[in-house]
Amino acid sequence: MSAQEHVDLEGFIEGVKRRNPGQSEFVQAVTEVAQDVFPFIDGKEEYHRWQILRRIAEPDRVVSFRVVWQDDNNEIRVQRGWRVQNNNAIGPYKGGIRFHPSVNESVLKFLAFEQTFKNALTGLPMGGGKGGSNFNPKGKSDHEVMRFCQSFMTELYRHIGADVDVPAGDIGVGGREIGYMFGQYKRITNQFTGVLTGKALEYGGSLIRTEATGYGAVYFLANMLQRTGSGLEGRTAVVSGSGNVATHAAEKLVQLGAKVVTLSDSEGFVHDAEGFDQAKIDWVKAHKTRRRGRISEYVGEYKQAEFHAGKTPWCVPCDVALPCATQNELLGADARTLVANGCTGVAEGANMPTDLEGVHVFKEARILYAPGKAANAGGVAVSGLEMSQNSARMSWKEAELQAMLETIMRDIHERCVEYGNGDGGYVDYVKGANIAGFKKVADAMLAFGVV
Ligand code: NDP
Ligand code: 2IT
Repeated sequence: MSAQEHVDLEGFIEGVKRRNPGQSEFVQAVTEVAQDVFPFIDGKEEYHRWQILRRIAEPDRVVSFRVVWQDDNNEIRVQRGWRVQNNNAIGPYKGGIRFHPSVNESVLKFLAFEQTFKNALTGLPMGGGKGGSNFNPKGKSDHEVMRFCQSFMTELYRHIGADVDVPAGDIGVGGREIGYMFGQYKRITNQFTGVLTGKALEYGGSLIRTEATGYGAVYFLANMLQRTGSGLEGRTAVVSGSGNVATHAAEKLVQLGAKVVTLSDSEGFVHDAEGFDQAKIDWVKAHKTRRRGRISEYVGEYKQAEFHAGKTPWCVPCDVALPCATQNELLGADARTLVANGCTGVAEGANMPTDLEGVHVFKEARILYAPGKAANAGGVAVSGLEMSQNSARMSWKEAELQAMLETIMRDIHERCVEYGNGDGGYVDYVKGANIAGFKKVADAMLAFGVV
Protein backbone atom coordinates (compact mmCIF):
# COMPACT_ATOMS: atom_id res chain seq x y z
CA MET A 1 0.00 0.00 0.00
CA SER A 2 1.31 3.45 -0.82
CA ALA A 3 1.02 6.31 1.64
CA GLN A 4 -1.32 8.06 -0.78
CA GLU A 5 -4.02 5.44 -0.32
CA HIS A 6 -4.64 6.84 3.13
CA VAL A 7 -5.11 10.45 2.07
CA ASP A 8 -8.41 11.64 3.52
CA LEU A 9 -10.74 14.30 2.12
CA GLU A 10 -9.04 17.18 3.95
CA GLY A 11 -5.61 15.98 2.85
CA PHE A 12 -6.81 15.65 -0.73
CA ILE A 13 -8.26 19.18 -0.79
CA GLU A 14 -5.07 20.55 0.76
CA GLY A 15 -3.11 18.92 -2.06
CA VAL A 16 -5.41 20.38 -4.71
CA LYS A 17 -4.98 23.86 -3.17
CA ARG A 18 -1.20 23.47 -2.97
CA ARG A 19 -0.86 22.32 -6.57
CA ASN A 20 -3.19 25.00 -7.96
CA PRO A 21 -2.30 28.24 -6.19
CA GLY A 22 -4.68 31.12 -6.81
CA GLN A 23 -7.16 28.93 -8.70
CA SER A 24 -10.14 29.35 -6.39
CA GLU A 25 -12.84 28.34 -8.90
CA PHE A 26 -11.02 25.12 -9.75
CA VAL A 27 -10.49 24.28 -6.07
CA GLN A 28 -14.19 25.00 -5.40
CA ALA A 29 -15.36 22.63 -8.14
CA VAL A 30 -13.01 19.83 -7.09
CA THR A 31 -13.97 20.25 -3.42
CA GLU A 32 -17.66 19.91 -4.21
CA VAL A 33 -17.09 16.67 -6.12
CA ALA A 34 -14.56 15.23 -3.65
CA GLN A 35 -16.97 15.72 -0.73
CA ASP A 36 -19.28 13.16 -2.33
CA VAL A 37 -16.74 10.89 -4.00
CA PHE A 38 -14.67 10.21 -0.86
CA PRO A 39 -17.54 8.58 1.08
CA PHE A 40 -18.53 6.67 -2.08
CA ILE A 41 -15.08 5.16 -2.65
CA ASP A 42 -14.63 4.33 1.01
CA GLY A 43 -13.87 0.61 1.03
CA LYS A 44 -13.59 0.48 -2.77
CA GLU A 45 -9.91 -0.30 -2.90
CA GLU A 46 -9.30 -0.05 -6.66
CA TYR A 47 -10.41 3.60 -6.91
CA HIS A 48 -7.87 4.46 -4.21
CA ARG A 49 -5.06 2.30 -5.50
CA TRP A 50 -5.35 3.67 -9.02
CA GLN A 51 -5.65 7.27 -7.75
CA ILE A 52 -8.69 7.93 -9.93
CA LEU A 53 -9.99 11.21 -8.46
CA ARG A 54 -6.45 12.57 -8.18
CA ARG A 55 -6.04 11.88 -11.91
CA ILE A 56 -9.41 13.35 -12.97
CA ALA A 57 -8.51 16.50 -11.01
CA GLU A 58 -5.32 16.94 -13.05
CA PRO A 59 -6.18 17.99 -16.64
CA ASP A 60 -4.67 15.83 -19.39
CA ARG A 61 -3.26 19.10 -20.71
CA VAL A 62 -3.75 22.86 -20.60
CA VAL A 63 -2.81 24.62 -23.81
CA SER A 64 -2.29 28.36 -23.55
CA PHE A 65 -1.54 30.61 -26.48
CA ARG A 66 -1.28 34.18 -27.70
CA VAL A 67 -4.08 35.56 -29.89
CA VAL A 68 -3.12 38.69 -31.83
CA TRP A 69 -5.67 40.62 -33.83
CA GLN A 70 -6.15 44.07 -35.29
CA ASP A 71 -9.05 46.29 -34.23
CA ASP A 72 -10.97 48.65 -36.50
CA ASN A 73 -8.45 51.41 -35.78
CA ASN A 74 -5.64 49.12 -36.95
CA GLU A 75 -4.31 48.88 -33.40
CA ILE A 76 -2.65 45.58 -32.52
CA ARG A 77 -4.44 43.76 -29.69
CA VAL A 78 -3.04 40.83 -27.76
CA GLN A 79 -5.25 38.36 -25.89
CA ARG A 80 -4.65 35.02 -24.24
CA GLY A 81 -6.40 31.85 -25.43
CA TRP A 82 -6.65 28.44 -23.76
CA ARG A 83 -7.95 24.95 -24.30
CA VAL A 84 -8.17 22.72 -21.25
CA GLN A 85 -8.44 19.03 -22.18
CA ASN A 86 -9.45 17.52 -18.88
CA ASN A 87 -10.25 13.87 -19.52
CA ASN A 88 -11.00 11.72 -22.58
CA ALA A 89 -11.62 8.37 -20.89
CA ILE A 90 -15.12 7.94 -22.37
CA GLY A 91 -14.88 9.93 -25.63
CA PRO A 92 -13.24 12.88 -27.39
CA TYR A 93 -12.83 16.01 -25.29
CA LYS A 94 -16.02 18.05 -25.55
CA GLY A 95 -17.02 21.40 -24.13
CA GLY A 96 -17.64 25.03 -24.93
CA ILE A 97 -15.52 28.08 -25.61
CA ARG A 98 -16.03 31.19 -23.49
CA PHE A 99 -15.07 34.74 -24.48
CA HIS A 100 -15.25 37.01 -21.46
CA PRO A 101 -12.76 39.32 -19.73
CA SER A 102 -13.01 37.21 -16.55
CA VAL A 103 -11.69 34.08 -18.30
CA ASN A 104 -8.48 32.70 -16.81
CA GLU A 105 -6.91 29.29 -16.31
CA SER A 106 -8.76 28.62 -13.06
CA VAL A 107 -12.18 29.33 -14.59
CA LEU A 108 -11.48 27.11 -17.60
CA LYS A 109 -10.06 24.30 -15.47
CA PHE A 110 -13.16 24.31 -13.26
CA LEU A 111 -15.40 24.27 -16.32
CA ALA A 112 -13.45 21.41 -17.98
CA PHE A 113 -13.54 19.43 -14.72
CA GLU A 114 -17.31 19.91 -14.34
CA GLN A 115 -17.81 19.09 -18.02
CA THR A 116 -16.16 15.68 -17.52
CA PHE A 117 -18.88 14.61 -15.06
CA LYS A 118 -21.69 16.33 -16.94
CA ASN A 119 -20.81 14.65 -20.22
CA ALA A 120 -20.65 11.26 -18.50
CA LEU A 121 -24.15 11.86 -17.10
CA THR A 122 -25.59 12.37 -20.59
CA GLY A 123 -24.84 8.72 -21.41
CA LEU A 124 -23.14 9.82 -24.63
CA PRO A 125 -19.47 9.11 -25.45
CA MET A 126 -17.90 12.50 -24.67
CA GLY A 127 -14.90 13.42 -22.54
CA GLY A 128 -14.51 16.81 -20.83
CA GLY A 129 -12.82 19.97 -22.09
CA LYS A 130 -13.28 23.74 -22.13
CA GLY A 131 -11.59 26.68 -23.78
CA GLY A 132 -11.77 30.38 -24.23
CA SER A 133 -10.15 33.74 -24.06
CA ASN A 134 -10.16 36.92 -22.00
CA PHE A 135 -11.36 38.70 -25.16
CA ASN A 136 -14.41 40.90 -24.48
CA PRO A 137 -16.85 40.78 -27.41
CA LYS A 138 -18.96 43.62 -25.93
CA GLY A 139 -18.75 46.77 -28.00
CA LYS A 140 -16.73 45.10 -30.76
CA SER A 141 -17.80 45.30 -34.40
CA ASP A 142 -18.67 42.14 -36.35
CA HIS A 143 -15.39 42.52 -38.23
CA GLU A 144 -13.40 42.74 -35.04
CA VAL A 145 -15.10 39.63 -33.68
CA MET A 146 -14.40 37.86 -36.99
CA ARG A 147 -10.72 38.75 -36.95
CA PHE A 148 -10.41 37.66 -33.34
CA CYS A 149 -12.17 34.32 -33.99
CA GLN A 150 -9.95 33.65 -37.00
CA SER A 151 -6.79 34.37 -35.06
CA PHE A 152 -8.00 32.23 -32.14
CA MET A 153 -8.69 29.30 -34.47
CA THR A 154 -5.36 29.71 -36.27
CA GLU A 155 -3.76 28.32 -33.12
CA LEU A 156 -6.61 26.19 -31.75
CA TYR A 157 -7.05 24.12 -34.93
CA ARG A 158 -3.96 21.99 -34.26
CA HIS A 159 -5.34 20.82 -30.90
CA ILE A 160 -8.88 19.84 -31.96
CA GLY A 161 -10.63 17.47 -34.37
CA ALA A 162 -13.90 15.54 -34.77
CA ASP A 163 -12.38 12.52 -32.94
CA VAL A 164 -10.00 14.52 -30.75
CA ASP A 165 -11.71 17.53 -29.18
CA VAL A 166 -14.97 19.18 -30.27
CA PRO A 167 -15.56 22.72 -28.93
CA ALA A 168 -18.91 24.56 -28.91
CA GLY A 169 -20.30 27.84 -27.54
CA ASP A 170 -20.53 29.22 -24.01
CA ILE A 171 -20.65 32.78 -22.60
CA GLY A 172 -19.85 35.24 -25.38
CA VAL A 173 -19.72 32.53 -28.04
CA GLY A 174 -22.89 31.90 -30.03
CA GLY A 175 -23.83 31.22 -33.63
CA ARG A 176 -21.85 34.17 -35.04
CA GLU A 177 -18.57 33.17 -33.36
CA ILE A 178 -18.99 29.45 -34.15
CA GLY A 179 -19.49 30.40 -37.81
CA TYR A 180 -16.29 32.43 -37.95
CA MET A 181 -14.31 29.72 -36.16
CA PHE A 182 -15.70 26.89 -38.30
CA GLY A 183 -14.93 28.89 -41.45
CA GLN A 184 -11.33 29.40 -40.36
CA TYR A 185 -10.88 25.73 -39.37
CA LYS A 186 -12.17 24.62 -42.77
CA ARG A 187 -9.92 27.10 -44.54
CA ILE A 188 -6.77 25.99 -42.69
CA THR A 189 -7.34 22.23 -42.84
CA ASN A 190 -9.38 21.94 -46.05
CA GLN A 191 -11.62 19.52 -44.16
CA PHE A 192 -15.36 19.70 -43.61
CA THR A 193 -15.83 17.72 -40.40
CA GLY A 194 -17.93 17.98 -37.26
CA VAL A 195 -15.15 19.73 -35.38
CA LEU A 196 -17.44 22.25 -33.68
CA THR A 197 -21.04 22.00 -32.49
CA GLY A 198 -23.62 24.72 -32.22
CA LYS A 199 -23.26 25.29 -35.97
CA ALA A 200 -26.01 26.88 -38.05
CA LEU A 201 -28.35 24.48 -39.83
CA GLU A 202 -26.98 25.34 -43.29
CA TYR A 203 -23.56 23.87 -42.53
CA GLY A 204 -24.15 20.88 -40.30
CA GLY A 205 -25.83 22.24 -37.19
CA SER A 206 -28.55 20.39 -35.33
CA LEU A 207 -32.10 21.46 -34.71
CA ILE A 208 -32.86 22.43 -31.08
CA ARG A 209 -29.16 22.84 -30.11
CA THR A 210 -29.80 26.55 -29.48
CA GLU A 211 -32.74 25.81 -27.19
CA ALA A 212 -31.39 22.64 -25.58
CA THR A 213 -29.61 23.94 -22.46
CA GLY A 214 -32.44 26.14 -21.23
CA TYR A 215 -35.17 23.68 -22.20
CA GLY A 216 -33.24 20.80 -20.62
CA ALA A 217 -32.84 22.67 -17.32
CA VAL A 218 -36.60 23.19 -17.15
CA TYR A 219 -37.27 19.52 -18.00
CA PHE A 220 -34.95 18.56 -15.15
CA LEU A 221 -36.79 20.89 -12.78
CA ALA A 222 -40.13 19.45 -13.93
CA ASN A 223 -38.80 15.92 -13.30
CA MET A 224 -37.77 16.85 -9.75
CA LEU A 225 -41.15 18.45 -9.06
CA GLN A 226 -43.03 15.53 -10.58
CA ARG A 227 -41.23 13.08 -8.29
CA THR A 228 -42.64 14.97 -5.31
CA GLY A 229 -46.13 15.09 -6.80
CA SER A 230 -45.87 18.71 -7.91
CA GLY A 231 -45.46 20.62 -11.18
CA LEU A 232 -44.61 23.93 -12.83
CA GLU A 233 -48.14 25.07 -13.60
CA GLY A 234 -48.87 28.35 -11.81
CA ARG A 235 -45.41 28.58 -10.20
CA THR A 236 -43.53 31.87 -10.00
CA ALA A 237 -40.03 31.58 -11.43
CA VAL A 238 -37.00 33.80 -10.98
CA VAL A 239 -34.39 33.50 -13.74
CA SER A 240 -30.99 35.20 -13.92
CA GLY A 241 -29.11 36.02 -17.12
CA SER A 242 -30.59 37.05 -20.45
CA GLY A 243 -28.41 35.09 -22.85
CA ASN A 244 -28.89 31.79 -24.62
CA VAL A 245 -29.58 29.66 -21.54
CA ALA A 246 -31.73 32.17 -19.64
CA THR A 247 -34.04 33.12 -22.51
CA HIS A 248 -34.69 29.51 -23.50
CA ALA A 249 -35.22 28.46 -19.89
CA ALA A 250 -37.74 31.31 -19.56
CA GLU A 251 -39.44 30.27 -22.80
CA LYS A 252 -39.91 26.64 -21.67
CA LEU A 253 -41.07 27.74 -18.20
CA VAL A 254 -43.77 29.87 -19.81
CA GLN A 255 -44.77 27.02 -22.13
CA LEU A 256 -45.20 24.74 -19.10
CA GLY A 257 -47.43 27.24 -17.30
CA ALA A 258 -44.99 28.99 -14.96
CA LYS A 259 -44.81 32.75 -14.50
CA VAL A 260 -41.30 34.13 -15.10
CA VAL A 261 -40.81 37.47 -13.37
CA THR A 262 -37.09 38.29 -13.75
CA LEU A 263 -34.17 38.28 -16.19
CA SER A 264 -30.79 39.92 -15.65
CA ASP A 265 -27.33 40.72 -16.96
CA SER A 266 -24.08 41.84 -15.39
CA GLU A 267 -25.50 45.33 -14.77
CA GLY A 268 -28.64 44.37 -12.83
CA PHE A 269 -32.01 42.67 -13.10
CA VAL A 270 -35.41 43.41 -14.57
CA HIS A 271 -38.50 42.65 -12.51
CA ASP A 272 -41.65 42.29 -14.61
CA ALA A 273 -44.37 41.46 -12.09
CA GLU A 274 -46.86 40.79 -14.91
CA GLY A 275 -44.57 38.03 -16.16
CA PHE A 276 -42.65 37.56 -19.40
CA ASP A 277 -44.75 36.14 -22.22
CA GLN A 278 -43.37 34.76 -25.50
CA ALA A 279 -43.46 38.17 -27.21
CA LYS A 280 -41.41 39.75 -24.41
CA ILE A 281 -38.92 36.87 -24.43
CA ASP A 282 -38.57 37.21 -28.21
CA TRP A 283 -37.88 40.92 -27.72
CA VAL A 284 -35.12 40.10 -25.19
CA LYS A 285 -33.60 37.46 -27.50
CA ALA A 286 -33.43 39.88 -30.42
CA HIS A 287 -32.23 42.69 -28.20
CA LYS A 288 -29.35 40.64 -26.74
CA THR A 289 -28.27 38.83 -29.90
CA ARG A 290 -29.05 41.00 -32.93
CA ARG A 291 -28.91 44.41 -31.26
CA ARG A 292 -26.33 43.33 -28.63
CA GLY A 293 -28.22 45.52 -26.14
CA ARG A 294 -28.50 45.65 -22.35
CA ILE A 295 -31.35 44.21 -20.23
CA SER A 296 -31.88 47.63 -18.59
CA GLU A 297 -33.37 48.80 -21.92
CA TYR A 298 -36.29 46.38 -21.40
CA VAL A 299 -38.01 48.93 -19.15
CA GLY A 300 -37.99 51.45 -22.02
CA GLU A 301 -40.03 48.98 -24.07
CA TYR A 302 -42.20 47.55 -21.26
CA LYS A 303 -42.96 50.46 -18.95
CA GLN A 304 -44.54 48.48 -16.10
CA ALA A 305 -41.27 46.63 -15.43
CA GLU A 306 -38.56 47.82 -13.04
CA PHE A 307 -34.80 47.69 -13.45
CA HIS A 308 -32.66 47.18 -10.34
CA ALA A 309 -29.12 48.29 -11.12
CA GLY A 310 -26.22 46.34 -9.63
CA LYS A 311 -28.51 43.75 -8.04
CA THR A 312 -29.21 40.05 -8.56
CA PRO A 313 -32.82 38.76 -8.68
CA TRP A 314 -32.71 36.37 -5.70
CA CYS A 315 -34.57 38.81 -3.42
CA VAL A 316 -37.76 38.49 -5.52
CA PRO A 317 -40.13 35.96 -3.88
CA CYS A 318 -40.59 32.84 -6.00
CA ASP A 319 -41.42 29.14 -6.01
CA VAL A 320 -38.54 28.12 -8.28
CA ALA A 321 -35.23 29.75 -9.20
CA LEU A 322 -32.98 29.18 -12.22
CA PRO A 323 -29.53 30.80 -12.12
CA CYS A 324 -28.54 30.97 -15.79
CA ALA A 325 -25.78 33.63 -15.97
CA THR A 326 -22.39 32.69 -14.51
CA GLN A 327 -20.38 31.06 -11.70
CA ASN A 328 -20.82 32.21 -8.10
CA GLU A 329 -23.75 34.49 -8.88
CA LEU A 330 -25.83 33.02 -6.03
CA LEU A 331 -24.13 33.23 -2.65
CA GLY A 332 -24.97 31.83 0.78
CA ALA A 333 -27.01 34.89 1.78
CA ASP A 334 -28.98 34.73 -1.49
CA ALA A 335 -29.73 31.05 -0.87
CA ARG A 336 -31.03 31.89 2.63
CA THR A 337 -33.26 34.63 1.16
CA LEU A 338 -34.68 32.24 -1.44
CA VAL A 339 -35.44 29.57 1.17
CA ALA A 340 -36.97 32.14 3.55
CA ASN A 341 -39.21 33.39 0.73
CA GLY A 342 -40.56 29.89 0.14
CA CYS A 343 -38.55 28.79 -2.90
CA THR A 344 -38.76 24.99 -3.15
CA GLY A 345 -36.84 24.20 -6.35
CA VAL A 346 -33.56 25.40 -7.88
CA ALA A 347 -32.19 24.19 -11.22
CA GLU A 348 -28.85 25.55 -12.38
CA GLY A 349 -28.72 26.54 -16.04
CA ALA A 350 -25.28 28.07 -15.50
CA ASN A 351 -22.13 26.21 -14.42
CA MET A 352 -21.48 26.41 -10.65
CA PRO A 353 -23.66 29.52 -10.13
CA THR A 354 -24.14 28.67 -6.44
CA ASP A 355 -21.14 28.95 -4.12
CA LEU A 356 -20.31 26.19 -1.62
CA GLU A 357 -22.14 27.98 1.20
CA GLY A 358 -25.25 28.37 -0.96
CA VAL A 359 -25.20 24.68 -1.83
CA HIS A 360 -24.99 23.89 1.87
CA VAL A 361 -28.00 26.15 2.61
CA PHE A 362 -30.14 24.43 -0.05
CA LYS A 363 -29.17 20.98 1.20
CA GLU A 364 -29.84 21.88 4.84
CA ALA A 365 -33.28 23.21 3.88
CA ARG A 366 -33.85 19.97 1.91
CA ILE A 367 -35.29 21.80 -1.07
CA LEU A 368 -35.06 20.38 -4.59
CA TYR A 369 -31.67 21.53 -5.83
CA ALA A 370 -30.15 20.42 -9.15
CA PRO A 371 -26.49 21.28 -9.79
CA GLY A 372 -25.46 22.54 -13.22
CA LYS A 373 -23.66 19.37 -14.22
CA ALA A 374 -27.03 17.58 -14.15
CA ALA A 375 -29.54 20.34 -14.94
CA ASN A 376 -27.71 22.06 -17.81
CA ALA A 377 -26.48 18.89 -19.53
CA GLY A 378 -29.13 19.19 -22.25
CA GLY A 379 -26.95 21.55 -24.28
CA VAL A 380 -23.94 19.30 -24.50
CA ALA A 381 -26.24 16.31 -24.98
CA VAL A 382 -27.67 17.82 -28.15
CA SER A 383 -24.09 18.73 -29.12
CA GLY A 384 -23.39 15.00 -28.85
CA LEU A 385 -26.36 14.35 -31.11
CA GLU A 386 -24.99 16.97 -33.54
CA MET A 387 -21.70 15.01 -33.61
CA SER A 388 -23.59 11.79 -34.40
CA GLN A 389 -25.53 13.47 -37.20
CA ASN A 390 -22.31 14.93 -38.66
CA SER A 391 -20.54 11.55 -38.56
CA ALA A 392 -23.47 9.83 -40.24
CA ARG A 393 -23.89 12.77 -42.67
CA MET A 394 -27.60 13.01 -41.91
CA SER A 395 -29.96 15.08 -39.77
CA TRP A 396 -32.79 14.15 -37.47
CA LYS A 397 -36.13 15.92 -37.41
CA GLU A 398 -37.08 18.36 -34.69
CA ALA A 399 -39.61 16.06 -33.04
CA GLU A 400 -37.07 13.23 -32.88
CA LEU A 401 -34.43 15.46 -31.29
CA GLN A 402 -36.94 16.93 -28.88
CA ALA A 403 -37.91 13.42 -27.74
CA MET A 404 -34.23 12.46 -27.37
CA LEU A 405 -33.52 15.56 -25.26
CA GLU A 406 -36.47 14.85 -22.96
CA THR A 407 -35.39 11.20 -22.60
CA ILE A 408 -31.78 12.14 -21.85
CA MET A 409 -32.87 14.64 -19.17
CA ARG A 410 -35.20 12.04 -17.63
CA ASP A 411 -32.38 9.48 -17.60
CA ILE A 412 -29.98 11.94 -15.94
CA HIS A 413 -32.65 12.64 -13.34
CA GLU A 414 -33.02 8.91 -12.69
CA ARG A 415 -29.25 8.44 -12.37
CA CYS A 416 -29.14 11.26 -9.81
CA VAL A 417 -32.01 9.70 -7.84
CA GLU A 418 -30.29 6.29 -7.92
CA TYR A 419 -27.07 7.61 -6.37
CA GLY A 420 -28.49 10.51 -4.37
CA ASN A 421 -31.50 8.93 -2.68
CA GLY A 422 -31.25 9.42 1.08
CA ASP A 423 -33.28 9.16 4.24
CA GLY A 424 -36.97 10.03 4.16
CA GLY A 425 -37.00 10.00 0.34
CA TYR A 426 -34.91 13.19 0.13
CA VAL A 427 -32.71 13.19 -2.98
CA ASP A 428 -29.31 14.87 -2.75
CA TYR A 429 -28.97 15.68 -6.47
CA VAL A 430 -25.45 17.02 -5.99
CA LYS A 431 -24.29 13.73 -4.55
CA GLY A 432 -26.25 11.75 -7.16
CA ALA A 433 -24.74 13.70 -10.07
CA ASN A 434 -21.21 13.59 -8.67
CA ILE A 435 -21.22 9.86 -8.00
CA ALA A 436 -22.99 8.79 -11.19
CA GLY A 437 -20.66 10.95 -13.30
CA PHE A 438 -17.56 9.84 -11.41
CA LYS A 439 -18.38 6.14 -11.58
CA LYS A 440 -18.64 6.04 -15.35
CA VAL A 441 -15.38 7.92 -15.97
CA ALA A 442 -13.59 6.04 -13.18
CA ASP A 443 -14.56 2.61 -14.45
CA ALA A 444 -13.32 3.48 -17.94
CA MET A 445 -10.04 4.70 -16.44
CA LEU A 446 -9.65 1.47 -14.46
CA ALA A 447 -9.88 -0.46 -17.73
CA PHE A 448 -6.95 1.50 -19.17
CA GLY A 449 -4.49 0.95 -16.31
CA VAL A 450 -1.88 3.58 -15.54
CA VAL A 451 -2.05 6.04 -18.42
P1 NDP B 1 -24.54 34.11 -23.03
O1 NDP B 1 -23.28 34.77 -23.40
O2 NDP B 1 -25.55 33.84 -24.06
O3 NDP B 1 -25.25 34.88 -21.83
C1 NDP B 1 -24.57 35.09 -20.64
C2 NDP B 1 -25.49 35.84 -19.71
O4 NDP B 1 -24.93 35.84 -18.41
C3 NDP B 1 -25.66 37.29 -20.10
O5 NDP B 1 -26.92 37.74 -19.70
C4 NDP B 1 -24.55 37.96 -19.31
O6 NDP B 1 -24.76 39.32 -19.08
C5 NDP B 1 -24.63 37.19 -18.02
N1 NDP B 1 -23.32 37.23 -17.37
C6 NDP B 1 -22.12 36.83 -17.88
N2 NDP B 1 -21.14 37.06 -17.01
C7 NDP B 1 -21.73 37.63 -15.93
C8 NDP B 1 -21.24 38.09 -14.70
N3 NDP B 1 -19.93 38.03 -14.40
N4 NDP B 1 -22.14 38.57 -13.81
C9 NDP B 1 -23.46 38.65 -14.11
N5 NDP B 1 -23.97 38.24 -15.28
C10 NDP B 1 -23.12 37.73 -16.16
O7 NDP B 1 -24.07 32.72 -22.33
P2 NDP B 1 -24.93 31.40 -22.08
O8 NDP B 1 -26.34 31.73 -21.84
O9 NDP B 1 -24.57 30.43 -23.12
O10 NDP B 1 -24.25 30.88 -20.72
C11 NDP B 1 -24.78 31.17 -19.43
C12 NDP B 1 -24.31 30.13 -18.45
O11 NDP B 1 -24.76 28.83 -18.87
C13 NDP B 1 -22.80 29.98 -18.29
O12 NDP B 1 -22.50 29.62 -16.96
C14 NDP B 1 -22.46 28.81 -19.20
O13 NDP B 1 -21.27 28.17 -18.83
C15 NDP B 1 -23.66 27.93 -18.95
N6 NDP B 1 -23.96 26.91 -19.95
C16 NDP B 1 -24.14 27.25 -21.26
C17 NDP B 1 -24.45 26.27 -22.18
C18 NDP B 1 -24.76 26.58 -23.60
O14 NDP B 1 -25.15 25.67 -24.31
N7 NDP B 1 -24.63 27.81 -24.06
C19 NDP B 1 -24.52 24.85 -21.79
C20 NDP B 1 -24.40 24.63 -20.38
C21 NDP B 1 -24.11 25.63 -19.51
P3 NDP B 1 -23.88 40.43 -19.85
O15 NDP B 1 -24.49 40.53 -21.20
O16 NDP B 1 -23.99 41.64 -19.04
O17 NDP B 1 -22.47 39.88 -19.88
O1 2IT C 1 -21.14 24.14 -20.36
C1 2IT C 1 -21.56 23.49 -21.35
O2 2IT C 1 -22.04 22.36 -21.22
C2 2IT C 1 -21.53 24.14 -22.66
N1 2IT C 1 -21.15 25.30 -22.76
C3 2IT C 1 -21.92 23.37 -23.88
C4 2IT C 1 -20.80 22.49 -24.33
C5 2IT C 1 -21.02 21.80 -25.65
O3 2IT C 1 -20.05 21.16 -26.08
O4 2IT C 1 -22.10 21.85 -26.23
